[in-house]
Amino acid sequence: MKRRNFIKFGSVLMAGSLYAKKTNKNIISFKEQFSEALVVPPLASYEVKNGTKVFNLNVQKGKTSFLNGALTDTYGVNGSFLGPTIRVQNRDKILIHVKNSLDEITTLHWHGLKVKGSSDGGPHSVIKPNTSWSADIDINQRACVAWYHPHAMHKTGEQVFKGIAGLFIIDDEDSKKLALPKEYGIDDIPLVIQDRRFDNTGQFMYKQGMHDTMMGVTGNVHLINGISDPFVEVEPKAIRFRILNGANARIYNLTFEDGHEFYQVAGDSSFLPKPVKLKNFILAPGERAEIIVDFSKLAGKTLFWGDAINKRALMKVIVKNTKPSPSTLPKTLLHVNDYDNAKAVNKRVFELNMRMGWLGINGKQMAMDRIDEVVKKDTFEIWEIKNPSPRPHPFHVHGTAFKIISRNGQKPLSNELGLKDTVLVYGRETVQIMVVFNHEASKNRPYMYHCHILEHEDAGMMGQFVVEA
Ligand SMILES: [Cu+2]
Repeated sequence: MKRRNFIKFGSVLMAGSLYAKKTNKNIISFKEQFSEALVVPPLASYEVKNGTKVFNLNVQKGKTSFLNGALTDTYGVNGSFLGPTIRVQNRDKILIHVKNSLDEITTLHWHGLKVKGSSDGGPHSVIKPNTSWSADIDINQRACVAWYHPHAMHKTGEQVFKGIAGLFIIDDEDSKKLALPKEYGIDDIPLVIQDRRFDNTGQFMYKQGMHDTMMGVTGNVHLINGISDPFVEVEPKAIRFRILNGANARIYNLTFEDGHEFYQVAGDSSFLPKPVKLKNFILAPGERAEIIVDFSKLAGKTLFWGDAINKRALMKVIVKNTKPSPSTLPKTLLHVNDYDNAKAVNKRVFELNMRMGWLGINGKQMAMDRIDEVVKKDTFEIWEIKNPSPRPHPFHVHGTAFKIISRNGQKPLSNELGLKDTVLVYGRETVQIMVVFNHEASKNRPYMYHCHILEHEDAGMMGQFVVEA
């Protein structure tokens, strides 16, 4: 079956299926596009003990139906694929127990959370099979959508591909005050976007060779919250989508087929200074964006949300034919004033290196027993990320929310003026960011900086650093 392409973009790409070509019997097939309703990840339950919110996560194996005629072996958290959304308030004290019910080691990293190194869940915080690990976190950062995923050395890409990932939403005074849609799953809808490929038995087909390492593993089946090509029904009003690019390697250019405009209100780690009107935006692996779409004039209409790079629809949006509720967006959102270039006391340069069969940073491949940088706590620094390679790399830093200062000496884009933790550095580009770390990380549990194309990370495009008082 051919997948729906964006007609508007003209040239019809054959998003044909690898497995369908290989198999003679063709027992396995795509589900009909837009036949399944979007599922919203449940909110994780917790108990309050001595003023601390205690969450229990179980990383487990499961089987999941993505295709007709096959169940796929998957991993998930408290379920067979993906995990619940952890939702907390700024200033909360939380404790997360993570049980590993897999047959292999794993870790769980809180991507976008400013936590001490010992709770960060990086490659050194290994959880052996049938054991548990606990992270205690004092939430102290601005409202944002973060997420969690495994980060075990050389295993991150495959374990994320199998399905270990979930959202982590932080609320604060600003997010409560701002007049934005906030009813989870109703007018405030999370979208975890991923792509997968399958073999001719309907199992995930992960890394097959050097080409996949260099290009990253992408797939021809696109999932939103674990559902391939879902539909979602919304009321004719303003709807907020909190979007995570949870793909291993695919960069999306997200848009409506008909060019319907929307507003981006938040990036990775904070709101933007003001809503930014867009028709499309680039979202690289690891990045998040919150957008507001006004459907109030579209009662009874159907729209297609998709990817302008791949020219392919990813989700059908059905606007109910009910009474419209028009609304207006706040004119301003959040100005972050505490990142001032003059405060920077140090500059570091990170060169992303890619040559045939080799990936690294500053000429080195990730080594667990080597600390690459020593950083002082609570100190602003300029980090310059140089990408001499022709391919884009999303650069992610643990333990911080940073501000983008410049791209090739020019101002950053208007939708990246908020705080970030991942920045896409295009080929031949140099990006400057301003970082600060408010927690310590020791050599036993250091922080990581790395490319968020997970196959690049696993192949060595990663380094580690400590933060000292
Ligand atoms: Cu990369």
